[in-house]
Amino acid sequence: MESTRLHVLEALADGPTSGPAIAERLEISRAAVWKHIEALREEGVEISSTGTGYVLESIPEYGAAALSLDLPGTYAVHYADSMPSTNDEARRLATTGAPETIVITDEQPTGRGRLDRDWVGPSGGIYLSVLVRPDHPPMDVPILTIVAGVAVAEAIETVDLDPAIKWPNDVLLDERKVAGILTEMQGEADRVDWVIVGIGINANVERAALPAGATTLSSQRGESVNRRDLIHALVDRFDHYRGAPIDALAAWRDRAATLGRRVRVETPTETIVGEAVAIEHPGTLVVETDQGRHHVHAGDCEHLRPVD
Ligand code: BT5
Repeated sequence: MESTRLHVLEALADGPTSGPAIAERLEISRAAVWKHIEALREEGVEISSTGTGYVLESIPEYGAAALSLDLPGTYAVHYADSMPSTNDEARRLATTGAPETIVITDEQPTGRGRLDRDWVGPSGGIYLSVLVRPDHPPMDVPILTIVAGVAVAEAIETVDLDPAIKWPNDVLLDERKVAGILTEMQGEADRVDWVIVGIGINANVERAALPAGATTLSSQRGESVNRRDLIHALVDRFDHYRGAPIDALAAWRDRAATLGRRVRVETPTETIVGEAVAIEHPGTLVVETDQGRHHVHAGDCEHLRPVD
């Protein structure tokens, strides 16, 4: 959201306040204040005009205003009602030198999963990409997938659901996928230029609109969730765990659906079958097989039935 408009919204949130008072506070003209107020109203922000000035009545559950106001951290917000892929839009912003930004949409007709798979994105979900410019080396970037998984899980816990995390990037409710994460990066051998952590959460979406094996927050709760609150919780947790990777791994272990399970992991070069026994920094899965321990950095993981 454009920064002056956000400042007008913040002034309204501190209100009631008058047009001239906002103009003075922001050092802009009264006409400019009026223009921003009209634009906010068009976005669905309810602002009434009373004898004492403007009163902020309500903000919508989703959209640029809803997400920008009181967003934790220092991220810019880039919102549109529909986008082909928030990861692609974040990449475009990254290459133009944008600062750390959250790109977000309500509907994503051509979202991407890993390995060129599709991510189904009907209206009502949460589709967001966090563009970050970390100062750690490229080999540590997978920790951001762990951080995101934990942030999503803890955000979902705020609506009284009990998620589990499947290595490396799925968040599950009752063994069904409710969220997925796609992390992409650009950098050199020793330096990260940017990382984009794409997060899709099936929030207020019909289960029938999704692939088999998927679930949604609204179907699990029997009522819709407030996406604004959920995203603010998610960003707060993401920001916290980014700076505390050891804590992120511990929080991941607490919710791990994969540890202690028999798994089949497909890596780019081999298939490993064994018991998932540990996760290590920066997100490496340790699998115990008949041939010994394997440290798996990336791959697709399937949970298998235990052998009797
Ligand atoms: C993922 O891939 O789980 C990563 C998904 C990342 C989506 C976000 S949304 C915002 C950002 N912008 C993007 O364009 N992408 C990111 P993967 O592990 O490869 O899982 C993909 C598989 O999950 C598909 O092949 C389907 O089987 C299944 N799937 C597709 N859409 C789903 C959905 N909405 N819910 C649950 N499962 C789904």
